[in-house]
Amino acid sequence: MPFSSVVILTGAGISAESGVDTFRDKGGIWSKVDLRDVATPQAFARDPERVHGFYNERRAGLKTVEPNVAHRALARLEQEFTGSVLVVTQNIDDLHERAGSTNLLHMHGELTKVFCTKCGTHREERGDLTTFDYCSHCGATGTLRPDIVWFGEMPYHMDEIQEALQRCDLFVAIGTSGSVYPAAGFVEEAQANGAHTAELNLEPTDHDNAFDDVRRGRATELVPAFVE
Ligand code: BJW
Repeated sequence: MPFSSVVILTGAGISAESGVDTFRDKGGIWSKVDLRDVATPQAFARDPERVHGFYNERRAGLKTVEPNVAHRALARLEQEFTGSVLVVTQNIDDLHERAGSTNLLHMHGELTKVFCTKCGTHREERGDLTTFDYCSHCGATGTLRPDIVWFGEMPYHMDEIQEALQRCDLFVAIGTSGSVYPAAGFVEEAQANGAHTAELNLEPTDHDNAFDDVRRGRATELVPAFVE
C-alpha cells in the first residue's frame, strides 16, 4: 500500500455477517425498537429498566457471535503494515478486539463496560445490569448505566480521532450508512486534509459522492481483498 497513515471507520455492516444486527437495514434494530425509547439519556431517565433490558440482551448476544474474516483482515493489516493503522469503530460489540486489533477506538462506547453517573468510574461488565446494582467504587446504588454514547451525547475520543483524520493519507469507511454525525463527516475532514478516501459497503450510502473509491459487496469479501 502506498500509504503511511490509515484511519478505518467501521459500522454495523462489518459485524452483520457475524450475526450482529445492523440499525437501518430492513429488519434492523431501529425497525423493531424506537431509538427514542432506548438510545437517549431521556429514555434512560424515564425508564432505566427498559434501557438496561435492551442492552442486557445485546450484551448476552455477544457470547453467541465470533469475529469474521473482515475483522481479522483489519487486525492483520495493523500487524503487518509498516505505517500506522487506527480503527475507529461506531460498533459497541467487541469483535475487533477479539479479532486482534489493538489500535482501536470505540467512539460510541462498549457493551462490555458500564459507568457510574455519580463518580464517573468506568468498569468492565459482562453480565446483566439492573437498577439495583451498586457502584463498586463509590458504593452508590442505581447510578450505573451502560457505557454507550446515546443521541445528544458527545462521542468518545474525539480529540484523538480528529488528530488522526488530519494526519492520515488513507481513510476507509466500512459497513456504515453514514447517517449519524459526527462519524458521517469524517470522510470530508480526511479529504480536506488531502487523504485518499474509500468506501466499502453492501449498498449505496448518502455519502457515495464524497469518496474517491467506492466498492460494493459484503464486508467479508471486500475487506480481505482491500487490505491485500
Ligand atoms: C454491510 C453489510 C455487509 C450491511 N457488508 N456492509 C442533524 C445534523 C447533524 C447532526 C445531527 C442532526 N440532528 C441530530 C444530530 C446529532 C446526532 C445525529 O447524527 N443524528 C442523525 C440521526 C442525524 N448525533 C449524535 O447525537 C451524536 N452526538 C453528537 O453529535 O454530539 C454532539 C454534541 C455536542 C455538544 C454536546 C453534546 C453532544 C451521538 C450519536 C450516538 C449514536 N448512537 C448509536 C446507538 C448507540 C449504540 C448502540 O446502541 O448500539 O450508535 S445510533 C446507531 O447508529 C449506533 C451506530 O453506531 C450508529 C451508526 O450506524 P451504522 O453503524 O452506520 O449502522 P447502519 O445500520 O446505519 O448501517 C449499516 C450499513 O452496513 C448499511 O449501509 C449497510 O448497507 C451496510 N451493510 N451488511 C458490508 N455484510
